[in-house]
Amino acid sequence: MRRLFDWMDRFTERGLRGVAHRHGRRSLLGKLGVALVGGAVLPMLPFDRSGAFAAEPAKPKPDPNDPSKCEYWRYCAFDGYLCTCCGGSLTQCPPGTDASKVSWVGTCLNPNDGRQYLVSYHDCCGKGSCGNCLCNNNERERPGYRLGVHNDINWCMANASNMFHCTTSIIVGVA
Ligand code: ABN
Repeated sequence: MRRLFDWMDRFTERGLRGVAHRHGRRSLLGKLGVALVGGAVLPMLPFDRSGAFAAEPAKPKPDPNDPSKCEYWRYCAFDGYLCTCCGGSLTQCPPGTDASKVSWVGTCLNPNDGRQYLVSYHDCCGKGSCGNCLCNNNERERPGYRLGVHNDINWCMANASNMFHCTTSIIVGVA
């Protein structure tokens, strides 16, 4: 038994001496130095903290001045197909259709001058649905019991033909 312990002592001592030989004080000091300098310098490196890499690419802002887009400022209470996409214009019905005799209104903020405008929306009647540029915005829009500010009905009701094609937006005045 005694011999076995002696042998274990020698074995362990030899192992530890080997480790001490390979990893001497100098090498330990060197490694410590690298860790210390690295730890001090790393936080000083420039980091991108904006989160721009993680975020989705920024979407272009909708243009409030493009009448062929639903984001156009006058369309704030619009419901229908944009006549600008249907052969008409912002204020003119396409050929072969007539402006509705009755209409609804909205009050929209013009971002160019910061003023609120009263806008009259006229459905264009006499042809089937245009089908282009469907647009439905409901700023200050109200249910049918406030008929004049209700956009979710066919306003061709009083025309000779009740067929709805598209909708125009006409400025009535400053609100
Ligand atoms: N005011 C546009 C519209 C027409 C038909 C049906 C719903 C809405």
